Amino acid sequence: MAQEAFPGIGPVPFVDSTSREPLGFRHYRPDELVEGRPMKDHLRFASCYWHTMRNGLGDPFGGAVAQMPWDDGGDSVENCLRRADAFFEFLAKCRIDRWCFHDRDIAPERATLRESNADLDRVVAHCAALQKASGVKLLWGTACLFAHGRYVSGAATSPRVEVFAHAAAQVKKALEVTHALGGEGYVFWGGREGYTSLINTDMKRERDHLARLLHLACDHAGAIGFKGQFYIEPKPREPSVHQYDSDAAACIAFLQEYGLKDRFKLNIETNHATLAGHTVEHEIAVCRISGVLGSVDANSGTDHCGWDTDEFPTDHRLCAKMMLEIMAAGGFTTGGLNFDAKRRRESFEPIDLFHAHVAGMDAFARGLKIAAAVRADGRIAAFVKERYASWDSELGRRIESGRATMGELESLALDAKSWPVSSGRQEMLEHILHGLM
Ligand code: XLS
Ligand code: NI
Ligand code: NI
Repeated sequence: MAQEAFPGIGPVPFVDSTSREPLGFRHYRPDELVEGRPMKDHLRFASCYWHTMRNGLGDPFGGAVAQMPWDDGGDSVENCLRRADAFFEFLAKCRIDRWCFHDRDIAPERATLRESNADLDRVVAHCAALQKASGVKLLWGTACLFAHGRYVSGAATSPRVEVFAHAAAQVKKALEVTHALGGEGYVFWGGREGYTSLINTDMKRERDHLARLLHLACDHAGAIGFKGQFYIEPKPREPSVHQYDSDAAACIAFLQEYGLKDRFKLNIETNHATLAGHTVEHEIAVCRISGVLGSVDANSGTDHCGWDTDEFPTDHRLCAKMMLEIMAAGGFTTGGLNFDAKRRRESFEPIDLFHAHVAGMDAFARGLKIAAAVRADGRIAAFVKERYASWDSELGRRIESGRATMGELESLALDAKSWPVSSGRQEMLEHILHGLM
């Protein structure tokens, strides 16, 4: 075996919930049954290659500070392979079964796509061997269609047709390598699929082109036999001022408008929801009722800050609210909880990768147990059911089924002088919920 990247660390131990051991799972027990299903199958944790392996923790005011002794900083394929070894060592020690990547995270961009593809194939072959040896699975793959200068004005939505062609070719290859690695899904996040100013933008054409790329991807998936789930990941802005996939409702309307809803679900990210002015529970609920909850990029943001800080989700109360919605949707099938999260810049030591993921995994394990307790308790669900009980009356059924006319409703309403409204009891319900946390 190659030299260890994380000597002296892990596998992370399972410790008592009251333990003072800083690096240990206090709540996560992969095989413990919750509602009859092992925790690991409810949660389906993944680590993402871009933050875990490629984020040096630079910011607009200063360069990389993360210590990555396994990485020589060069763009050789050998360095890529060493990095992959370090990543899979990290996954095993941190007890994470899944991963996600962009094509350009795992292998470098070369002068031509042909050369980039050749190097990508070498790294993918190595990753396939690492997956086989460890049992780790690929949750989803994606193409980086936002970093290179050619994508300055978008990829699928670029005003230049040559750029669209390049993006399509890059997605073709990314789909093929995702398929080769047994990926359960494929994500489109349109970071630059939007605009900075309407003054120079043909929005209709750009949206049509975005849909065209997604259709091309569906066609190619069919051609190569890739049956994984496609996802769109909403985000309202950053890096674009306005992104077309701005929130879950906008994505669902887009998929419907362009006849893509059968093949796509959504990948909801916590910090993107809050940037859109929603809670993440809201975004998951919107997906749930539309049958398109696919996967979750689990992170959190700083409420008062206004940009995508991609912090690790370490607050079990947030995780409990998310798990309540995910469980209401029937849980994950192809999706999972991908930590699309980075350590704070000050947390630059290799062991901080462990602290960060373990904190997130434990918060979700605790959140899962709380969500199960809230569901077993039943008081909140019973209250909501009762709140809408009048709709179960004959009148309610006539309206819901479309049989009632406006004239009929008018005859009921014209002379009414009082209405049986009742309290929403929000504070009482919050008291119950927080009491179970
Ligand atoms: C960026 C997005 C990105 C996607 C994958 O804000 O979250 O990381 O998850 O392209
Ligand atoms: Ni994301
Ligand atoms: Ni993000």
